[in-house]
Amino acid sequence: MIVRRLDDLAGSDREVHAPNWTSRRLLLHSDGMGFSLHDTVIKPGTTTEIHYQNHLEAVYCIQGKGEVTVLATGEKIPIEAGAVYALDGHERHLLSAETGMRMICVFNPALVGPETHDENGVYPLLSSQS
Ligand code: 9YT
Repeated sequence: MIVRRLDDLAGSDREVHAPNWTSRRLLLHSDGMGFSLHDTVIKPGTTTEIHYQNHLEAVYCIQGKGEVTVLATGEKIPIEAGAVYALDGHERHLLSAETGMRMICVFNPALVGPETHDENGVYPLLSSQS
């Protein structure tokens, strides 16, 4: 059984920083679960363009509020604590944080560890060997 605590991740390579967010990667590919599990905090007042072309992601908001804009349609979806959204269609979207937000994120396939968004908001598909 794997047991890991958020506090243990601080300052480790499982804590990944980007300009608009910090992702604490509790479970990764190397843990062998078939998905990765992250506790992600989003900075207030930020908007991030995201397009997970290579992954499915489910996002469960547990703190704060903001909005997801689906770029293909312009649909705006308010997100607050208790809301989950799942990008089952690899939707390109904007995530806007009105307040600081805390999100529990699950990725399939699992992230390997160091992934951050490229200039198009995409995570590369890394293999654990690379
Ligand atoms: C909600 C979202 O997708 N934020 C970007 C970071 C990502 N969830 C991650 O790597 O934890």
